[in-house]
Amino acid sequence: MDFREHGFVSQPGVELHGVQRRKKSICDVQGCEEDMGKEDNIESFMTDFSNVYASDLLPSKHGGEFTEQFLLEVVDILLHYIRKTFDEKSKILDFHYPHQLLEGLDGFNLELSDQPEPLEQLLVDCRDTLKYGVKTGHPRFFNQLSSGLDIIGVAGEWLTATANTNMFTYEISPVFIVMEMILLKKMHEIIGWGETEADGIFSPGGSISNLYSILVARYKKFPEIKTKGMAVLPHIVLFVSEHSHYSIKKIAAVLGIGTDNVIEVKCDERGKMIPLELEKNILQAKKMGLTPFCVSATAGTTVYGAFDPLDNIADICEQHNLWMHVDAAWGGGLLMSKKHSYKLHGIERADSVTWNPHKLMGVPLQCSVVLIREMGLLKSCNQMCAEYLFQPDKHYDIGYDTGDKTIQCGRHVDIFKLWLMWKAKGTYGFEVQINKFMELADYLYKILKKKENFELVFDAEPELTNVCFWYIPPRLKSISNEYERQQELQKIAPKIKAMMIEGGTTMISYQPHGDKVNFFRMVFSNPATKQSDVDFLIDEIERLGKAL
Ligand code: ABU
Repeated sequence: MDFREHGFVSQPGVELHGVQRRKKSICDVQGCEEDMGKEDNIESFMTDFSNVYASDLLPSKHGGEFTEQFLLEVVDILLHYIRKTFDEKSKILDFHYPHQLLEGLDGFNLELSDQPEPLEQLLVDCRDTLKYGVKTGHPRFFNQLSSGLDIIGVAGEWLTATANTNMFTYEISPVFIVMEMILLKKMHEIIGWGETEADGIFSPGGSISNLYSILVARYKKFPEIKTKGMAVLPHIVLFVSEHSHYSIKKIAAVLGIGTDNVIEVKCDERGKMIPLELEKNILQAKKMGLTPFCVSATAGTTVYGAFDPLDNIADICEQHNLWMHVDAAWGGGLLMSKKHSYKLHGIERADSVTWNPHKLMGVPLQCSVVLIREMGLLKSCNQMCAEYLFQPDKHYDIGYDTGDKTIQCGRHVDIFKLWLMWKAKGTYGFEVQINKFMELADYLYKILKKKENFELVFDAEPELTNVCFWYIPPRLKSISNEYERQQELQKIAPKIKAMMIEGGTTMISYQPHGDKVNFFRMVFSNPATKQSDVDFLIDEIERLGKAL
């Protein structure tokens, strides 16, 4: 933010509205990064905050001007960071080891003091917090399923922070509660749940959304669980694929079901649950006297990006009267694309769905939803009727006090940024964005198929944006013993990744999976990424790995 555009400029050392100004290089606030462009070295007029404290800001009596100037400087820091984020030549990160951060870096001290520090120091701290962090919106950041930096989404998050309210009742969040209802309805329609009333809740991440679904699935079959606990239940089990997200096991532990009672169903080579194996596992469990209650299918596995055959799984659930959950945290975004939504065919038969708009839809973290087909279940499962919040004699329809559907009390407003982005893009805009990610995945897959020294983990066109591959340094080709070769290959991805992070050039994740040694998992969810960034990644892996 250039104050001159906003009429805030005064001469150095001159007082304006009681605020002391001084001329100062923008480097004072932005920090002179190695990669800083010329435009960043311009001088700017800034308020001198060296003797100004938080207590001088609003609501202090004359705090208006200081508040304005302080927030403008914070915005200036954020804008600088946003510009750098989209500059592919800037580093993704300036990596430091934990002990370095703990010891303090160049005036960036994380320790907290008893006495207040001046706002000048706080601005430096804001800048340094970003400087030593990771630019997850950088076009070459491929490390996580959630990436990118959507400007409208950021604006939505700023507004949300400023509103600083809580989702438990209509009386304190009227607009956000209605927005949530509208979005739940929209997402129900997109799933194909037709005219049913829209139930669900935005929650703090995919794992918690999955937790809601298992909680409600168990409650539906055994409503007595709410008051009597696990002791009155038979020995219950649920089914997931061996490629499913680890949160299901964690949930089983949290809900007192036990991780041993999560039965992992075999997958095919591509990472999809095999329906015949599911059926076999259910029958086997019943024969052993266990009580199956739920199948959690996955639409877009975390590593392979695989879609379980939802229609077949729905048939089996129907036949055995099991709750069908679909964890579409990652792949749910494809529902927005007319071209790719067929991959989730059968999701309309699910009883519950997890969908994370903070992944493929690019909504700033966090934004996750669990959608429940049957209206009212969430509420009866979780309702505790706290009298100080959910008074029955309010002057409006208390159906809008949705807070008792949750397992939380306070709940962050995650809805506004999604609503605002939907307004800005329209449904069509999300579709275009997601189709582009799929094109990039296809581009990478086709290159890797032809490229020497790269090997695909499974040779099939990407169904989602995941592309899994090994880089094989030339030295490994001469190792004839397969076991020895695999042992060596296991070390390659971590070594390349370490060099990437230290150089700050790009970031991609790796993992072993089943019997496969460490391989790279490329994913596309960042609207800033272009084909040239994909080319860069491949060249960078070769550059760093060829001598290993
Ligand atoms: N909950 C899955 C996120 C994993 C990832 O970003 O790689």
